[in-house]
Amino acid sequence: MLTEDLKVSLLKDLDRIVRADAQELETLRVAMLGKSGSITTALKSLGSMEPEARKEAGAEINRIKALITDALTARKAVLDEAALNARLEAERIDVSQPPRPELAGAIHPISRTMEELAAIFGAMGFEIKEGPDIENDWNAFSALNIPGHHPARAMMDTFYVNAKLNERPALLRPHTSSVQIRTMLAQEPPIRIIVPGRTFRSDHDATHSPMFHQTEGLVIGKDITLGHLKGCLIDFLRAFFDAPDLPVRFRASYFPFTEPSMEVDIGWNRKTGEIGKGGDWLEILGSGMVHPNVLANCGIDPREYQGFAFGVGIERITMLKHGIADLRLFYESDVRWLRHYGFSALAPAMLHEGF
Ligand code: 2NM
Repeated sequence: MLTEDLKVSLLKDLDRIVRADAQELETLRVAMLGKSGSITTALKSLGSMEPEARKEAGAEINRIKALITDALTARKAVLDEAALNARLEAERIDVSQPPRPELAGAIHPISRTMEELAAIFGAMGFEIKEGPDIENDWNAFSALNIPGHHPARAMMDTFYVNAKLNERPALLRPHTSSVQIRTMLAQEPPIRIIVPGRTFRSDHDATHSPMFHQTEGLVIGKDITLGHLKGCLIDFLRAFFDAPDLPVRFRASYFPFTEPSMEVDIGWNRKTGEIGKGGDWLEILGSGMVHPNVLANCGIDPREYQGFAFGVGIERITMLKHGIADLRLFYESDVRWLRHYGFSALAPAMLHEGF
């Protein structure tokens, strides 16, 4: 039989367990359940009891023992978790880095213009297509109705590569039209694409770089007219230059791959460089209705389908929009220049107001 004293002391211990720290908890465990702990001793004392009394006292001691063991286990779990949390907090490593403005990059104006074209033409339902920088002379010239004697093919303009591509002379593409050719060969009309990319011509001065960028566009369908060409390009130019009343003029011209062909001019002030007013005209892009020979070369029946195409120089329209005077600065990788003309990566290109 447990003495009342022992019971009272164990209940007190129970109360201490719930508040104990790790060290005290261990002391209490040893004091109760250790070799000469109070519960162990009480269990040992059962041996000298009468069978009747032993049965009753045994049950009681074991009930109390279970109570104490549960309390010790529960408290230990709480303390272990608190210790782990404290350690996790103390050993925490901040893997993020605070922004460092002095190291922040900027979007290059060329990339920004390409993003803007993607946003503007994307809203008109155009897809973006890309193709290889190294082409063969069929995709780059023959398919485009550019004959073998055309000056664009001459060594002075085109960089030829000393290799063959599909058994034809390889070259660095002088325009992105080869991607239009690849697209027309690969898919059925209707087609509505823009093709941004790098282009190469053997030319180098303040307004020409041997590597530059173009975006060309192509629309092919059954009922595409010159009216669509005009509406599309007027909308594009007004959106890009953020000038809803921008004067736009279409002037007859010649390209081998379009018929009729037109240069497109916008109104500006020659003296101040201001776009949109001033009474002077500035040539900005080339365009036209795709030549029937080009469609036929790509397996599209010109009696069934027609369309328009255009090409625009990315550097040129970027210089005009942002007042950049020398083309060569685009390629010098001067971070001071980039910081001045570059764009935040956090401010994505969007359609201009009113478009
Ligand atoms: C320009 C001007 C006019 C043009 C034509 C084609 C194709 F592949 F459809 F024939 N692509 N791009 C084109 C037409 C390009 O750049 C000044």
